[in-house]
Amino acid sequence: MNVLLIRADETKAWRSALRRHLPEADVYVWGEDDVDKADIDYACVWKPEPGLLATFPNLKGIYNLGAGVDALLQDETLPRDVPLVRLVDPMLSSGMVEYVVHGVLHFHRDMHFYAGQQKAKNWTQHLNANTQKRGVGILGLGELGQDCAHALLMLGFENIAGWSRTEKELPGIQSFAGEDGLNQFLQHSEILVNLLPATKATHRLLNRDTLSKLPKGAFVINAGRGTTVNDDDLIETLNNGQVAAAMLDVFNTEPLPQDHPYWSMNNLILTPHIASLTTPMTAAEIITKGLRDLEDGNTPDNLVDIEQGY
Ligand code: NDP
Ligand code: OXD
Repeated sequence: MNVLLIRADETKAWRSALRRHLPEADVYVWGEDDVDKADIDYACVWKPEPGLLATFPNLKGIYNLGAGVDALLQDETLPRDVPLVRLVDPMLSSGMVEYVVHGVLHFHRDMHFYAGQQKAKNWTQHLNANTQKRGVGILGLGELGQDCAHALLMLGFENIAGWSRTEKELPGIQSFAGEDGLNQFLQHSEILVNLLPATKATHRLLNRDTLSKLPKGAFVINAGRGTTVNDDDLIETLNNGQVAAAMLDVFNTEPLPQDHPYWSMNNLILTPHIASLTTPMTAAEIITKGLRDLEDGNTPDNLVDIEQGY
């Protein structure tokens, strides 16, 4: 089998990880090796140039080297009859759990207030909020959302709700689904975590209307995708106190433009899309299984539903 890696960074580590886990394959790196496009069976990709994948005439599968496939599906020339598989990796989940737990605890334990107080040399104690009662809401109860919810449960957060397209039965977690469940879910969410994929249906879901349904002074953590947020509306709610503070890892434009108002807002914590990064060694082992499934004619795990967009 001929496997082509297409990504802009860490190609050395990816090449060696894929070779190690897939010794039966010839592994090529786009931009580094001479490649006859007709020979390529499988492409392992992260944000390939739009139009490129359509130029490989014999592709049998595309493996996305991350969880979110939005960048790929934006490419109108993407060959939609070729199976597209996305990465689900316990290591990716544990990175996200760390990021989300960090953010939830940061806001839950008033660290955003204490940071301001420190600057003003202000010694004021605030009573701790009740962990069991704190309303945490997770938009997206998929692979990452569920792992984050379980980690928070283990820390004593007993008032966790999740929102997804289909209702879930998860012990200890209230499940809301669809448009009907959204209002109730938002009213519950003192700390709102977004882990939704970027799709047509989730585009600008967090806007003036939905943000105003959160309890006054809520906190927002966005580690899903920037397109879910209407930036102007979030800024407005951050300025009027409807949202007390937010932690943002993903943005409508990445890198975040130098002149973006987010950079200078005191009630924001910004990170450069690092909530969880794919690690070649663990991911390569999982990808290998998917490629072998495709090669053997079996349906691989985590096949993307192109219609739904995730
Ligand atoms: P999954 O596909 O496992 O989960 C997606 C969840 O979103 C599911 O629960 C799904 O509902 C729900 N959902 C999708 N569309 C809707 C909708 N219209 N209405 C309500 N719920 C919806 O994805 P993962 O958990 O693996 O990843 C989630 C996202 O996290 C990725 O798509 C990516 O954008 C982002 N990500 C960000 C990273 C970072 O570093 N910042 C790293 C990795 C991922 P249902 O269960 O009913 O299908
Ligand atoms: C991903 C990401 O989707 O890194 O995996 O954002």
